[in-house]
Amino acid sequence: SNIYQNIISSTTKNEKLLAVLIDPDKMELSKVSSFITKANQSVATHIFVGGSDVDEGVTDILVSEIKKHTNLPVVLFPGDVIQITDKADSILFLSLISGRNPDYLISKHIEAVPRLKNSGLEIIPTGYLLIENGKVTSVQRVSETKPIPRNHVQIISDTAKAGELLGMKLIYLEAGSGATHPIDAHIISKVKQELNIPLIIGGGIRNKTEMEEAYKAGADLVVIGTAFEKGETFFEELKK
Ligand code: 1GP
Repeated sequence: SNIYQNIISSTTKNEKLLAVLIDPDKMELSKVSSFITKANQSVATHIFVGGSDVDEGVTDILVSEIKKHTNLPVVLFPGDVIQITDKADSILFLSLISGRNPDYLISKHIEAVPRLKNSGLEIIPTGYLLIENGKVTSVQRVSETKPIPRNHVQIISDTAKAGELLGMKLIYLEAGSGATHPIDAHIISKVKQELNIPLIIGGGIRNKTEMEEAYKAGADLVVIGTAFEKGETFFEELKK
């Protein structure tokens, strides 16, 4: 597998990446074909699959269906261990380093090992930081962690750097799905300046302008979920 290497080479060439996030709890199987067809015709480069409240087995069936319709890499972005399926290509092996809940720093990872070894999934260790955005998001509720306040830019940047120094391969700054405000441009640029690994930005990005602002500030890969769920016409604006 070479999904991470492809992210690195795009980053080196300053080519921007876009992941369409599909929440298995919200996507109906019968709609996958038309949704993915639109994603294929857009500038999207990755399909991410994951959510906060997903029942066992649902992700497996969903990913199998997605794979029938696309050649884009399908990357798990799991809210829990039961969302791991070997039908995907890769997994962001997330450590919620903004928080202080040991479950999301090591316990879930141990629990995941039997599902990961021999799965064939490309495992990408990812430092995941939840940044406060003005409302309580699902990540905060499920993980029972506090987000880092948005004005604590130095702490955000040092936390991201600590993730890199621990050997994590990607840093993901998360405002939370449906966030009122996406991650601020000045937070993105500060973190980007400090990092030598690719930077993912997600949460609350609802249109092309906000997406481009994130890229301009230094995002290498932007993740968008809600804006595609709400209206697939958003794909029209993002045609290749
Ligand atoms: C959530 O970062 C992702 O984990 C995407 O958020 O649904 O707000 O696009 P949205």
